[in-house]
Amino acid sequence: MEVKNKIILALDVPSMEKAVELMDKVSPYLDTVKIGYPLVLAEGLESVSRVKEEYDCKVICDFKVADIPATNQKIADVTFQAGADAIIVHGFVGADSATSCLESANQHGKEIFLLTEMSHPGASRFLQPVSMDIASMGVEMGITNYVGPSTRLDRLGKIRQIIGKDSFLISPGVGVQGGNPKDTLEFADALIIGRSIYLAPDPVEILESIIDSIEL
Ligand code: NUP
Repeated sequence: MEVKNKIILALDVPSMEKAVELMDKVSPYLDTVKIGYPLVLAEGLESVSRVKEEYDCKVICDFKVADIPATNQKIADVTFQAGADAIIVHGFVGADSATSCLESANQHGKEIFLLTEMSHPGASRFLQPVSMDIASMGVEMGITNYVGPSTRLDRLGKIRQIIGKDSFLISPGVGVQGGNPKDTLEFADALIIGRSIYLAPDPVEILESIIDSIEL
């Protein structure tokens, strides 16, 4: 996946009205948006197609799919039918669950991202002990897109080693969670950024400053 300016906007705003207000300002700088439960539970899956159509961008649905294979497949199918270009899938549930999402993606000509280790502090207890195994499982499955934390760059570097230089790695945790944009891009192909942009008094100004900082 190509990501303009290496920034994926996490569109975790509570309404379509807020989404439009923000996208009207920042869309010239972006071509990839991540939509998760906050917007979809408020406005429905239609928000995915609306954002795609109105802003001509790619949408990654962050549904952290983590169910049995049969249910995962239904979730992935309906997400792709709504127009999503990719879906984020948890790895800890195992290869069969992730495979059902991958098969759905292949059928629809779409993509999945495998979530390895999460970026928040709580991930250290249950996810960290298995996150490198999750990355290895993804490689065995032939998955080429991954999500890993910008808040623990040593771990992000290890994930990159496991998935190889040709895999596509996107990284949340920049800004409010403490990650540094430029340092993260030593290992990741693109950053996922939410609150630093949508909570800023001037989202365009902050976006421009992040873009400048990663181009230096
Ligand atoms: O490990 C993860 N950490 C994380 O923050 C996996 C994620 N998908 N996210 C998501 O990235 C999180 O749900 C939010 O949508 C975005 C980060 O937002 P922010 O911390 O920049 O506001």
